[in-house]
Amino acid sequence: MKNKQEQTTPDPKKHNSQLAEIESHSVRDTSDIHKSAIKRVIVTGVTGQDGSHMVDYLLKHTDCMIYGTIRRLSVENHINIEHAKSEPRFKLVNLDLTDDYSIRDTITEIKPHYFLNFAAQSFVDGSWDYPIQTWETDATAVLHILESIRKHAPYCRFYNAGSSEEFGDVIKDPQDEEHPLRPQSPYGAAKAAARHLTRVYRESYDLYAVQGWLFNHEGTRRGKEFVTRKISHGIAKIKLAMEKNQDFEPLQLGNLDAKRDWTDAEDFMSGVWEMMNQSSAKNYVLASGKMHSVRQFVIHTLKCANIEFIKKGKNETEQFSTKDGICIVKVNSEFYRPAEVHKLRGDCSLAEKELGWIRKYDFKKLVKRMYENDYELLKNK
Ligand code: F7E
Repeated sequence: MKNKQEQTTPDPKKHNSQLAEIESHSVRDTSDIHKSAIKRVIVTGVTGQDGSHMVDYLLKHTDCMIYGTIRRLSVENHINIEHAKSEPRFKLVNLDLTDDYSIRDTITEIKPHYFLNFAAQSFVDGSWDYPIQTWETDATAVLHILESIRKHAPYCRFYNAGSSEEFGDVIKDPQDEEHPLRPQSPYGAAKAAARHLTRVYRESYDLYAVQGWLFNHEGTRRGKEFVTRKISHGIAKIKLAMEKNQDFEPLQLGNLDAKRDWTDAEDFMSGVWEMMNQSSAKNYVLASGKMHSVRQFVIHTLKCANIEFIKKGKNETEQFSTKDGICIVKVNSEFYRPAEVHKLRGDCSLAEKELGWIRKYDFKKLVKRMYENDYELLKNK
């Protein structure tokens, strides 16, 4: 399937009758459904940051039928997609990426036009604790998806979420699509393996299969284990305690010297969708081209919170305190990683030129947005 996805405003009448057509078929009888003008998109990882933003993007900018996959969990975590669950064009389906039968069944039943894979074990630090689970989810599962697409839905366009962590120990700044893969973590290695698999399947079987290089992308739906949300949430909590004259524990962080290219996750969705709708499949870097340290993220967040601070110490003794000497943020070497990626900055000029990709949020807007969101959430708890 090489024709470009039309992004016209959906005609509600036509659209509803096509949806009814989809709903009236048993899932296994897809021959007629396949003629439908409405494209079907499988999005994995919809309870996470990227998957949920992609659902919102597709609901707003396309008339696709979206199948969001979730893993059955004893404790439901639908907070990022709660608002989308009542949409007739959005359906939740169970899929476990570590079960290849589950992947195959989902693909043969839905016969998707697009498969966007955002599900992953995405916490780099955790990949040293769970290397095998990370490999199975981030590399082996991609192979199963590619095999299923090749055998059962070769017209389906496949996107796999790639990462700047694949560049790892960088040899040039900024990093573009030509930069070698030098991963430093089990996570980065798994994503690099998935990239090679995606390319091999693209070249061997002429599949439309891509893996964009997404540099760090953050926002109000980010998990609290990632450093940006840990900072915005931690400082908002401290600010509220200060306002109520309560005691508080300092926020403890690892390597403050690490530098990242931070973008708002929402801005990435148009870039990913454009990547999926070109005349031929190609991988692109999505990034801001600007690099900031973890320390700078802390400082900007403290400024957003109007907290005056004094910075003292170095390395493991570095800390930020109030003028009265009360510690707000301090370094704890327990959060250092076995191997660090010291700096990452992406060169997204190819995506800007060929995909017409633009961003709405810069670093300062991102930090402000994240801090204010966490402050409001905690205040109204
Ligand atoms: O760490 C340092 C840490 O865990 C960023 C994922 O989305 O982006 C993300 O991976 C930096 C590292 O993200 C703490 O050592 C300091 O240098 O927020 P992070 P990440 O590892 O860059 C890439 C592109 C992905 O693909 C990943 O899936 O911050 N750091 N102190 C800390 N990091 C954490 N988590 N916690 C700290 O206390």
